Amino acid sequence: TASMSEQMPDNPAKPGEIGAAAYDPPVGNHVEPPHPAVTGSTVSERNASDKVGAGKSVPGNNATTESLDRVRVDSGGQVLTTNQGVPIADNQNSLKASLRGPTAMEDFILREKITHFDHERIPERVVHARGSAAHGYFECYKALTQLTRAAPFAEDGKRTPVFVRFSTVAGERGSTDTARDVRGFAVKFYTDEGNWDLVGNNIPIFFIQDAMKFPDLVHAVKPEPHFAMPQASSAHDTYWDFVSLMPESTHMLLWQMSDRAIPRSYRMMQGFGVHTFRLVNAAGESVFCKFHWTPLAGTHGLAWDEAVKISGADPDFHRRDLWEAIEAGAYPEWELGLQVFSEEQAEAFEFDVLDATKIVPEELVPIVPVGRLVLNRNPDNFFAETEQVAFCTAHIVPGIDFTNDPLLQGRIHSYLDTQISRLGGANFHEIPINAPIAQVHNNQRDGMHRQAIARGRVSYEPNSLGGGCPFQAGRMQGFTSVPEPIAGDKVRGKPEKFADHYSQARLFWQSQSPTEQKHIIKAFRFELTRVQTQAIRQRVVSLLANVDDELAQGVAQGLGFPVPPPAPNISPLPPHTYEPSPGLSMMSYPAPDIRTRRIAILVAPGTDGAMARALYGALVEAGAVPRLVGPMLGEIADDKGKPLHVEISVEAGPAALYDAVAIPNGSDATATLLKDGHVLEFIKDQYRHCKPILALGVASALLEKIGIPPALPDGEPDPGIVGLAGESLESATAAFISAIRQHKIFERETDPPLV
Ligand code: HDD
Repeated sequence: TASMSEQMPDNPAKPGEIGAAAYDPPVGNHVEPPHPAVTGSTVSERNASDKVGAGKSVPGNNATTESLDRVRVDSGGQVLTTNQGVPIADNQNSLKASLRGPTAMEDFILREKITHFDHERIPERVVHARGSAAHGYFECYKALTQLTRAAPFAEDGKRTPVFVRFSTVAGERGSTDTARDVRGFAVKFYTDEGNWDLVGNNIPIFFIQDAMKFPDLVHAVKPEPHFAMPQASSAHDTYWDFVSLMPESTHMLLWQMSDRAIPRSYRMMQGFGVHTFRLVNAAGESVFCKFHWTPLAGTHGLAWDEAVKISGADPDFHRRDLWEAIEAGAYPEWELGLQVFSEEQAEAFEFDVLDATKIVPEELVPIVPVGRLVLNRNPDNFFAETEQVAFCTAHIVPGIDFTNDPLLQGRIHSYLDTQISRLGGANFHEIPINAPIAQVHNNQRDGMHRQAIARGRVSYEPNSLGGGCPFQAGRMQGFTSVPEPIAGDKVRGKPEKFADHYSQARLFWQSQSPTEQKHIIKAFRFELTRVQTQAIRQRVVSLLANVDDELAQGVAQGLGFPVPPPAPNISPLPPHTYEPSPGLSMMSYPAPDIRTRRIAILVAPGTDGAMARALYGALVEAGAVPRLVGPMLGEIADDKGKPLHVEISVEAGPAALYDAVAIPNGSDATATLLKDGHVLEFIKDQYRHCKPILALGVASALLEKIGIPPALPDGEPDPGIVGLAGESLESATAAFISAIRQHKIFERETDPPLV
């Protein structure tokens, strides 16, 4: 059947706008919508973006579906109306005093439309403005009632609906997805006992120890105020000026310069609650807890050169990736792990668990898996859901409690406060995406944009006129804070253990693979080369000199100066030596398969069609997303004269957008590809970004022309360069798939790149 847009080849209503016809506006051109909404899809569906623009999302199975249904609007088959529901006869012309005359003040239809448009924008988030979100659920493996009475952990297998938003921190709302930055990982659990927001990041620590410094940190990293540059980048003077004067940020800087700050996908990053929280059981007993999300798809990053090129080719790279995976039914999934420890254990640690610049190493407290997070439904409307969702660290539920982490304490204030200006008043909790599924009953009243119609004359408590209702829940049902004894002077300051800024930075450095260490050095070199002030560069290296000699030397060498003396170490305590913690390396979380990986199959007229189709089929079978990429869009003839449909051109879909490339055999095709600079650049970038390349038969001439070395720098064969070499297509495809699963062939990497 023809699509709705095919059924509307032109606009027959157009002549009705002109001259005398204006007195009798026609009914607008329209077709009846198909019924029902787009059908569900399967995991093997490859072309997810076919659905983009279909106007209807896949109705995923999620518990927020019903609660949001009351506000979902579908205009299929409906006439256009004003905001008062009045049908609009003519949406093309304003009301004029004669056809060539001025517009009438009484044109309430025009005025309503323009006024609403004039006020369409709201302030963006002061940080984390750029983001994308999805619905899903959290499923608890086993009841955790011994530890916590929090509703999501109340029963074996219990499912709690969630809405999760991922974000960058520094960039504005329209900025690029692949900037080097920390990523937000904010989860709203719609629990039976109210909303719980776990507002975390993809890095388990933070830059600063006290909320007092947050506005300074953000002002330093945001575009510089006099000329509003650079956008979405920490590579500028004010940022490095500030952090170089804040030695407590050293540990975080190492994480930020690692590949974690340029993730391949939101689906391929870990998430962390960062702070130490408390779990509280029904008896009121509490333990400390750290939250960890681990992605099933593995933890993978981009190469910096790749991230920069993606920024140009598709600034929405991560947004599109998340959307398409969910539309295709390849639902992103994470496992929730808890580190649980007692106050006595915490006392004995050489660091303070209230210090957000420190981790609790897994070697001290193991991470215990307790449940899984699945994202299975895209939002219907970006603004209504993703933009208006308000996360708030103050949103906790019975069974969870705060600690005295001074960063967390400040956040408890900030998130509620910021929504009031961003979402226009104190009733933002009534916006459908923010409304809890648990019913709200209290005596808060009025304010801008109030939705609830509270009945009765009573809006105070205690009362007798309302039978005392709503009445306070008491300790057994209601939220109670853990009664923690507090003693000491009221004072502005930090405890001694907070002063060790380097021991854990060293732990992180020593836990990285040699490849990751090289990437960290390169990232410092890049960022500090962009910095204009020599003293700032030197001050950063003087912090690194407290962490590791090789690190400091590597960075200093890249910047062309000798390592300066180490920054003064203010810690009254001796540095602590940790055993390396392998879990801190991204390499510890490989992908189990190649599902959702994007593979380019480079074709041209005369390509071995049987080979291209077999490869395509094998990749789809493995859950990957192959695309036929050619010099031009449209149909071409393969070596047997059969049609191949080029899905995208090398110009519109450059190499950085693909995880790997395959080039089937075919002498005519290879001759064409050899003459195309875009194609050569495409393959060169695939090599430089350490991606697998499958070059079949004569296609290997392309690699020779570009100068791709046949072996690794150490002389061993490159496992990411796969050819036929007398083998079958099946075994070559299998070798290619196994290389894609590895994600990148880092053994190939040199600095500077050979190709
Ligand atoms: Fe924050 C947004 C994560 C420290 C103040 N923060 C925000 C978001 C995330 C984080 C993921 C975006 C939520 C969304 O998707 O809407 N922030 C963190 C983490 C921190 C942290 C993991 C340290 C452990 N933040 C932090 C401090 C303060 C703030 C210390 C202030 C004292 N953060 C905010 C904010 C934002 C925000 C101004 C901006 C938009 C919003 O809250 O809703 O209140």
